[in-house]
Amino acid sequence: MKVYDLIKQNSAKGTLHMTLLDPAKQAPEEAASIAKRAQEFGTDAIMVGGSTDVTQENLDATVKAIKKVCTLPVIYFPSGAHAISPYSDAIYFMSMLNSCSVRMIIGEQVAGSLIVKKIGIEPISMGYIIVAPGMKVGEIGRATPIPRDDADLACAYALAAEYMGMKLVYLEAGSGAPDHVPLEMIAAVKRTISVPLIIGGGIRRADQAAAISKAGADVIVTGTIAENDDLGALKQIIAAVKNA
Ligand code: 1GP
Repeated sequence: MKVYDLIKQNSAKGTLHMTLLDPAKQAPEEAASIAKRAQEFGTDAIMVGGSTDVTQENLDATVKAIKKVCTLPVIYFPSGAHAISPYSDAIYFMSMLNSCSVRMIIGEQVAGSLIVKKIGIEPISMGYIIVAPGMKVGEIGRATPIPRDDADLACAYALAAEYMGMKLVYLEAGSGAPDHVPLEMIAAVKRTISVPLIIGGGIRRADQAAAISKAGADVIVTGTIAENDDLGALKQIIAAVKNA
């Protein structure tokens, strides 16, 4: 089954959890061991990506090591077309919609589209929307982050993404953000769109994950928590997502 169909079908039954691993932050074997534990805890897919220092070499090595020990889909979460792994199952074919850089909105996608076709991985179109504070990804992507109190603007971006044919919408507070995307914003966007809604950035505790799930997230992404060797917290977050 296609990865997108899995996301669509399974998220209709309950919120999914995805574990994000940055290939630049640990050795491939270490990433694989975290992915294996995350699978045991019940995570639904592994995302691989990072804003800086992702190379074709560290990306391929990380994806291959994960695929050896983990049966979950591996989705590449790219920062650009400079590295795309043929070993991943799918790629978020994404546009940072509130960037002021044409390169982030469509340039990298033009550079990558024929590569994705040639290597035969599944492209999943996604509208990527940066919410304040946005952290490093917002800075590198030259985003104008959605103000935290402007749920209407987030809804307008998300609906524009859906109307342009994007199959997923991702609200991103930024990796390591002190606060995750506000619950009222998540609920408002969920009421506005009909494609699955992904929420990530700054989620560190089980109670936050449960509240985000209740607010309407279809997929919750955590990254930093697993990279900080805090697998106990990862386990609790996944359990909270599954029981919400
Ligand atoms: C970043 O949304 C993800 O792209 C995950 O963020 O590292 O804060 O969990 P954290």
